[in-house]
Amino acid sequence: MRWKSKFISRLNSQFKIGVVACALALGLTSCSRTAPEEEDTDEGYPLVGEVTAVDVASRTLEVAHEDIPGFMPAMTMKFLVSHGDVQNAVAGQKIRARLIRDEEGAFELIKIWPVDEDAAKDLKAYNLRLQNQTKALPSGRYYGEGDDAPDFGLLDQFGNALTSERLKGKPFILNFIFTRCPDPNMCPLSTSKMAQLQTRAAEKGYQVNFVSITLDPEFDTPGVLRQYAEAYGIDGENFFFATGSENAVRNLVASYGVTSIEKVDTIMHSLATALVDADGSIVKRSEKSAWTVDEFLEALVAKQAD
Ligand SMILES: [Cu+2]
Repeated sequence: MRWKSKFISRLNSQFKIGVVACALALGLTSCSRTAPEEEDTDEGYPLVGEVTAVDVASRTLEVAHEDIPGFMPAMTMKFLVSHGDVQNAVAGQKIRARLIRDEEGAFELIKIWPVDEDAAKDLKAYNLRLQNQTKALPSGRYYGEGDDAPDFGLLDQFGNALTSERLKGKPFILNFIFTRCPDPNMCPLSTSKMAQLQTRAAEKGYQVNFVSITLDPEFDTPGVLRQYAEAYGIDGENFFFATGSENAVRNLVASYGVTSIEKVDTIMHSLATALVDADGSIVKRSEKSAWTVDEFLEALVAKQAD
């Protein structure tokens, strides 16, 4: 119950009752009452608005928000946000978020996503291809060495589109993580090794990108991922942390043969680390948590000349 209970305890009692009742009704699965693209997680109030000012020092966004039915009429006001979110915010940008009250009663926005209909349409086209590619896989099969890597359309830790197309022209190393992973031998270790790999590859002057896909897109927004990357001292120039629609992530996870099962307090998951060449085919793949920086550096050097 570690992380979920922490968030539930931040809500007012009215919300607590709603969450409990919903959990009982659905047998502990999460509640989704709306379309998959805009799943309502019942945490705080849904807010849609436009950022009108950004103050990084006080971690504050001024937002002209729409009416929040049953809670607050449309108005322009200031909200506390995370360090990652305030850095990603730009005046004039449209966002959707969840509005909560923090311990002191201050208004805070969490789960902030950029709203851009044209960009979303573009990403959807990639994810439709991903869905068809995933569906076409025979049962028990996943993409491995020699296969073309599946398409995807996600957002990076800065809130920019990260598509399979954008990655073409350079090899990339891809893995799966989630920021709240409590097992030091799983995601934290994978991220540390990916960071080492990035440093070692840069020292050798290799042209390569790194992509870590979250297994927990509901919590891991671009801002959360940005903060996570910074905590590991990762250079965001060629290391992208990707998140997006639940459906796209689920398909991508399945197409790479990763198991990811959501539990009450964590996500049980397996690992996959893959090297995709500049043309988009998978040239190396490891399922083990014991993969080494050296083995991927070696595989990478073979892909530098061509
Ligand atoms: Cu993990």
